[in-house]
Amino acid sequence: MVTEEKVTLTNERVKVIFGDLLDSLRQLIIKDRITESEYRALIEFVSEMGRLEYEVPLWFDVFLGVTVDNVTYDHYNQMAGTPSNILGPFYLEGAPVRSPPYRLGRDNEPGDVLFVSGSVLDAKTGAPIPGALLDIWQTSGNGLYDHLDPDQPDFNMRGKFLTDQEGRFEFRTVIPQPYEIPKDGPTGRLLAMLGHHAWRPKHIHFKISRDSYLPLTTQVYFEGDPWLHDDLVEGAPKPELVTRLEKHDSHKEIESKGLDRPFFTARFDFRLVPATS
Ligand code: MBD
Ligand code: FE
Repeated sequence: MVTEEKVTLTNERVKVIFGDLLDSLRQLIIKDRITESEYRALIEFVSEMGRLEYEVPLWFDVFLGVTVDNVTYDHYNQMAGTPSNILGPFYLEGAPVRSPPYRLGRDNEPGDVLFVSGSVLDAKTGAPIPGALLDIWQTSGNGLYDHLDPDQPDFNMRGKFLTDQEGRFEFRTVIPQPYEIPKDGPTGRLLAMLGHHAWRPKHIHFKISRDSYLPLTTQVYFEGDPWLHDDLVEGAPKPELVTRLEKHDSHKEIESKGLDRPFFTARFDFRLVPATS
């Protein structure tokens, strides 16, 4: 006779984490004397976030992303790899694989032309890594991510590039602009209530991968940005992730790039940690 055994499918992690979450929230309710009407307002706030496409990931990444990133990449960051940084709410799967010479944006993309170059290196040996895949996304010169801007084509400011035989990459883009999160959504209104601005310094997102290396997700920032030391996402712009924009305005340089106006360059080298470390 087959007896049906009662199986309780409990995931030990969920059990622990959810228990701790409830503990923390109940303590909070008691400590701050949260009343029924405040509690209902919170439920409405969360419901409204859920009705809007990007608000939930936005809220989580703004307030909790950096802490999760630091826990996740603790090991990586200790192996002298390039510091990780949060993925953020605006990554899209399926960006097109571009062919060299690599470029993001339209022919007449508004903004200052920027050439970003650098190498992808082994964090242990310093050896260049050919064939590393860089998956890149950023705001356009108008400060908007393409998928939230009806004026930009799909994947306008996104693309996948490979490093060459010497482990180097270069791509043409425009200088991204600081990003202000939507002010009329729940997260934006919460920030207003807190008396906090809603700006992130300009940045370019990178996901970098290569067989036999641990994948790296990070962001690169630029010196002199007004929000660099006052990022809405507290602690995101780690000093090692900041590079410099160099302006090139001589006729010779402008001509050599086939341009008709000054352009900028920025350099950044990425160090990937071998998967075996
Ligand atoms: C962004 O562009 C971003 O990168 C993060 C982490 C949060 C909000 C907006
Ligand atoms: Fe971003």
